[in-house]
Amino acid sequence: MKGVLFDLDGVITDTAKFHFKAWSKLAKDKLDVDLPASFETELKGVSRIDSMNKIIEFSGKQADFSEAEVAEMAAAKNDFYLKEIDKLTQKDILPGIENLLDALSANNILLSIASASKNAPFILKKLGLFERFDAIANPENVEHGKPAPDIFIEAANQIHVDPRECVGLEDAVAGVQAINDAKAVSVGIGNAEELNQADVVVKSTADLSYMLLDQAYGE
Ligand code: B16
Ligand code: MG
Repeated sequence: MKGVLFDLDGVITDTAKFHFKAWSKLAKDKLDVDLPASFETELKGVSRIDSMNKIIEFSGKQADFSEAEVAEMAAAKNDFYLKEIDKLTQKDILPGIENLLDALSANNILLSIASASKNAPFILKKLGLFERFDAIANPENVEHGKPAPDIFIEAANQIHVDPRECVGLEDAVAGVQAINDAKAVSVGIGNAEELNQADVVVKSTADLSYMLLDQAYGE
Protein backbone atom coordinates (compact mmCIF):
# COMPACT_ATOMS: atom_id res chain seq x y z
CA MET A 1 0.00 0.00 0.00
CA LYS A 2 1.50 3.29 -1.14
CA GLY A 3 -1.46 5.67 -0.89
CA VAL A 4 -4.76 6.16 0.89
CA LEU A 5 -7.62 7.96 -0.87
CA PHE A 6 -10.07 9.62 1.50
CA ASP A 7 -13.66 10.58 0.91
CA LEU A 8 -14.38 13.68 3.03
CA ASP A 9 -18.01 13.91 4.05
CA GLY A 10 -18.74 10.96 6.36
CA VAL A 11 -15.12 9.84 6.60
CA ILE A 12 -13.17 12.84 7.90
CA THR A 13 -16.06 14.93 9.19
CA ASP A 14 -19.84 14.82 9.08
CA THR A 15 -20.90 17.61 6.73
CA ALA A 16 -24.01 15.71 5.55
CA LYS A 17 -26.13 17.34 8.26
CA PHE A 18 -25.08 20.81 7.13
CA HIS A 19 -25.70 19.96 3.46
CA PHE A 20 -29.17 18.70 4.40
CA LYS A 21 -29.96 21.80 6.46
CA ALA A 22 -28.92 24.05 3.57
CA TRP A 23 -30.81 22.02 0.95
CA SER A 24 -33.92 21.94 3.17
CA LYS A 25 -33.90 25.74 3.51
CA LEU A 26 -33.36 26.20 -0.24
CA ALA A 27 -36.16 23.73 -1.06
CA LYS A 28 -38.56 25.53 1.28
CA ASP A 29 -37.62 29.06 0.18
CA LYS A 30 -37.46 28.54 -3.57
CA LEU A 31 -39.53 25.42 -4.28
CA ASP A 32 -42.00 25.45 -1.39
CA VAL A 33 -41.38 21.79 -0.50
CA ASP A 34 -40.26 20.01 2.66
CA LEU A 35 -37.46 17.55 2.00
CA PRO A 36 -37.95 14.11 3.64
CA ALA A 37 -35.16 13.08 6.03
CA SER A 38 -34.16 10.31 3.57
CA PHE A 39 -32.61 12.99 1.35
CA GLU A 40 -29.70 13.38 3.80
CA THR A 41 -28.45 9.90 2.82
CA GLU A 42 -29.62 10.10 -0.77
CA LEU A 43 -27.47 13.16 -1.50
CA LYS A 44 -24.26 11.76 0.03
CA GLY A 45 -21.44 11.92 -2.49
CA VAL A 46 -23.75 13.47 -5.12
CA SER A 47 -22.36 16.64 -6.75
CA ARG A 48 -23.89 20.02 -5.99
CA ILE A 49 -25.63 20.43 -9.34
CA ASP A 50 -26.87 16.82 -9.44
CA SER A 51 -28.23 17.27 -5.89
CA MET A 52 -30.02 20.45 -7.02
CA ASN A 53 -31.57 18.64 -9.97
CA LYS A 54 -32.72 15.74 -7.78
CA ILE A 55 -34.44 18.19 -5.44
CA ILE A 56 -36.13 20.07 -8.28
CA GLU A 57 -37.32 16.73 -9.67
CA PHE A 58 -38.73 15.87 -6.23
CA SER A 59 -40.63 19.20 -6.21
CA GLY A 60 -42.10 18.44 -9.64
CA LYS A 61 -41.19 21.93 -10.87
CA GLN A 62 -38.56 21.07 -13.53
CA ALA A 63 -40.41 23.09 -16.19
CA ASP A 64 -40.28 26.29 -14.10
CA PHE A 65 -36.50 26.88 -14.20
CA SER A 66 -33.87 27.66 -16.82
CA GLU A 67 -30.37 26.19 -16.53
CA ALA A 68 -29.11 29.58 -15.27
CA GLU A 69 -31.80 29.68 -12.57
CA VAL A 70 -30.90 26.16 -11.45
CA ALA A 71 -27.23 27.20 -11.14
CA GLU A 72 -28.29 30.31 -9.21
CA MET A 73 -30.29 28.24 -6.72
CA ALA A 74 -27.38 25.84 -6.24
CA ALA A 75 -25.13 28.85 -5.55
CA ALA A 76 -27.66 30.18 -2.99
CA LYS A 77 -27.58 26.79 -1.24
CA ASN A 78 -23.79 26.93 -1.16
CA ASP A 79 -23.79 30.44 0.40
CA PHE A 80 -25.99 29.16 3.21
CA TYR A 81 -23.94 25.96 3.56
CA LEU A 82 -20.70 27.98 3.82
CA LYS A 83 -22.14 29.98 6.73
CA GLU A 84 -23.01 26.71 8.47
CA ILE A 85 -19.61 25.06 8.00
CA ASP A 86 -17.78 28.18 9.10
CA LYS A 87 -18.44 26.82 12.63
CA LEU A 88 -16.36 23.67 12.03
CA THR A 89 -13.32 23.15 14.27
CA GLN A 90 -10.83 20.39 15.07
CA LYS A 91 -13.51 18.95 17.40
CA ASP A 92 -15.57 18.03 14.35
CA ILE A 93 -12.98 15.54 13.04
CA LEU A 94 -14.54 12.07 13.21
CA PRO A 95 -13.15 9.65 15.86
CA GLY A 96 -9.90 7.86 15.03
CA ILE A 97 -9.07 9.95 11.96
CA GLU A 98 -6.21 11.99 13.45
CA ASN A 99 -4.55 8.84 14.82
CA LEU A 100 -4.97 7.14 11.46
CA LEU A 101 -3.36 10.07 9.62
CA ASP A 102 -0.43 10.01 12.08
CA ALA A 103 0.10 6.26 11.64
CA LEU A 104 -0.16 6.40 7.84
CA SER A 105 2.30 9.29 7.59
CA ALA A 106 4.70 7.54 9.98
CA ASN A 107 4.65 4.62 7.52
CA ASN A 108 5.32 6.92 4.53
CA ILE A 109 1.88 6.37 3.00
CA LEU A 110 0.76 9.23 0.75
CA LEU A 111 -2.62 10.78 1.58
CA SER A 112 -5.04 12.18 -0.99
CA ILE A 113 -8.60 13.52 -0.86
CA ALA A 114 -11.21 12.13 -3.28
CA SER A 115 -14.27 14.22 -2.42
CA ALA A 116 -17.09 15.46 -4.65
CA SER A 117 -17.02 18.70 -2.65
CA LYS A 118 -15.61 21.88 -4.13
CA ASN A 119 -15.41 23.09 -0.53
CA ALA A 120 -12.94 20.36 0.53
CA PRO A 121 -9.91 22.71 0.93
CA PHE A 122 -11.97 25.14 3.04
CA ILE A 123 -13.32 22.32 5.24
CA LEU A 124 -9.86 20.81 5.76
CA LYS A 125 -8.49 24.22 6.78
CA LYS A 126 -11.33 24.66 9.28
CA LEU A 127 -10.51 21.21 10.77
CA GLY A 128 -6.80 22.02 10.91
CA LEU A 129 -6.04 19.10 8.57
CA PHE A 130 -5.17 20.89 5.31
CA GLU A 131 -1.40 20.44 5.72
CA ARG A 132 -1.78 16.75 6.55
CA PHE A 133 -2.73 15.71 3.02
CA ASP A 134 -0.34 15.36 0.09
CA ALA A 135 -3.05 16.19 -2.44
CA ILE A 136 -6.69 17.14 -2.90
CA ALA A 137 -8.31 16.03 -6.16
CA ASN A 138 -10.26 18.89 -7.71
CA PRO A 139 -13.79 17.66 -8.59
CA GLU A 140 -13.94 20.35 -11.29
CA ASN A 141 -11.20 18.47 -13.17
CA VAL A 142 -13.13 15.21 -13.47
CA GLU A 143 -15.83 14.46 -15.99
CA HIS A 144 -18.07 12.07 -14.05
CA GLY A 145 -19.09 12.14 -10.39
CA LYS A 146 -19.34 9.10 -8.08
CA PRO A 147 -20.26 6.23 -8.71
CA ALA A 148 -17.85 6.78 -11.65
CA PRO A 149 -14.22 6.10 -10.59
CA ASP A 150 -12.87 9.44 -11.93
CA ILE A 151 -12.32 11.31 -8.64
CA PHE A 152 -10.47 8.34 -7.06
CA ILE A 153 -8.27 7.94 -10.15
CA GLU A 154 -7.55 11.69 -10.05
CA ALA A 155 -6.75 11.53 -6.31
CA ALA A 156 -4.25 8.71 -6.98
CA ASN A 157 -2.77 10.59 -9.96
CA GLN A 158 -2.24 13.64 -7.77
CA ILE A 159 0.06 11.62 -5.49
CA HIS A 160 1.64 9.85 -8.51
CA VAL A 161 0.57 6.40 -7.31
CA ASP A 162 -1.28 3.74 -9.29
CA PRO A 163 -4.84 3.33 -7.85
CA ARG A 164 -4.04 -0.42 -7.57
CA GLU A 165 -1.50 0.51 -4.90
CA CYS A 166 -4.07 2.49 -2.91
CA VAL A 167 -6.79 1.87 -0.35
CA GLY A 168 -9.91 4.06 -0.64
CA LEU A 169 -12.14 4.99 2.29
CA GLU A 170 -15.85 5.68 1.75
CA ASP A 171 -19.14 5.86 3.66
CA ALA A 172 -21.44 5.90 0.61
CA VAL A 173 -22.48 3.02 -1.69
CA ALA A 174 -21.75 5.13 -4.80
CA GLY A 175 -18.30 5.92 -3.39
CA VAL A 176 -17.47 2.25 -2.76
CA GLN A 177 -18.41 1.49 -6.36
CA ALA A 178 -16.16 4.36 -7.50
CA ILE A 179 -13.20 2.94 -5.50
CA ASN A 180 -13.77 -0.57 -6.86
CA ASP A 181 -13.97 0.68 -10.44
CA ALA A 182 -10.79 2.71 -9.91
CA LYS A 183 -9.20 -0.69 -9.03
CA ALA A 184 -8.17 0.44 -5.55
CA VAL A 185 -8.98 -1.61 -2.42
CA SER A 186 -12.22 -0.39 -0.86
CA VAL A 187 -12.86 0.04 2.85
CA GLY A 188 -16.47 0.96 3.62
CA ILE A 189 -17.45 2.77 6.81
CA GLY A 190 -20.99 2.15 8.04
CA ASN A 191 -23.61 -0.55 7.59
CA ALA A 192 -22.08 -3.84 6.37
CA GLU A 193 -25.23 -4.88 4.50
CA GLU A 194 -25.54 -1.57 2.72
CA LEU A 195 -21.82 -1.45 1.86
CA ASN A 196 -21.52 -5.13 0.91
CA GLN A 197 -19.59 -4.33 -2.28
CA ALA A 198 -16.63 -3.05 -0.22
CA ASP A 199 -13.58 -5.29 0.25
CA VAL A 200 -13.71 -4.63 4.00
CA VAL A 201 -16.38 -2.85 6.08
CA VAL A 202 -16.00 -1.26 9.52
CA LYS A 203 -18.81 0.19 11.62
CA SER A 204 -17.15 3.49 12.45
CA THR A 205 -14.11 5.63 11.67
CA ALA A 206 -12.93 4.72 15.20
CA ASP A 207 -12.32 1.17 13.90
CA LEU A 208 -9.84 2.32 11.23
CA SER A 209 -6.13 1.73 11.76
CA TYR A 210 -2.96 1.45 9.70
CA MET A 211 -2.96 -2.29 10.36
CA LEU A 212 -6.55 -2.75 9.18
CA LEU A 213 -5.87 -0.86 5.93
CA ASP A 214 -2.61 -2.70 5.35
CA GLN A 215 -4.35 -6.04 5.91
CA ALA A 216 -7.24 -5.09 3.62
CA TYR A 217 -4.64 -4.22 0.97
CA GLY A 218 -2.79 -7.50 1.45
CA GLU A 219 -5.86 -9.75 1.16
P1 B16 B 1 -20.13 20.86 -2.47
P2 B16 B 1 -18.05 13.71 -0.36
C1 B16 B 1 -20.05 15.33 -1.14
O1 B16 B 1 -18.93 15.08 -0.35
C2 B16 B 1 -21.29 15.39 -0.24
O2 B16 B 1 -21.50 14.13 0.34
C3 B16 B 1 -22.49 15.77 -1.08
O3 B16 B 1 -23.66 15.82 -0.28
C4 B16 B 1 -22.23 17.13 -1.72
O4 B16 B 1 -23.32 17.55 -2.52
C5 B16 B 1 -20.97 17.03 -2.58
O5 B16 B 1 -19.87 16.63 -1.77
C6 B16 B 1 -20.60 18.37 -3.24
O6 B16 B 1 -20.29 19.28 -2.24
O7 B16 B 1 -21.49 21.44 -2.71
O8 B16 B 1 -19.49 21.32 -1.18
O9 B16 B 1 -19.22 21.05 -3.66
O10 B16 B 1 -18.84 12.66 0.39
O11 B16 B 1 -17.76 13.32 -1.81
O12 B16 B 1 -16.82 14.13 0.40
MG1 MG C 1 -18.97 10.58 1.93
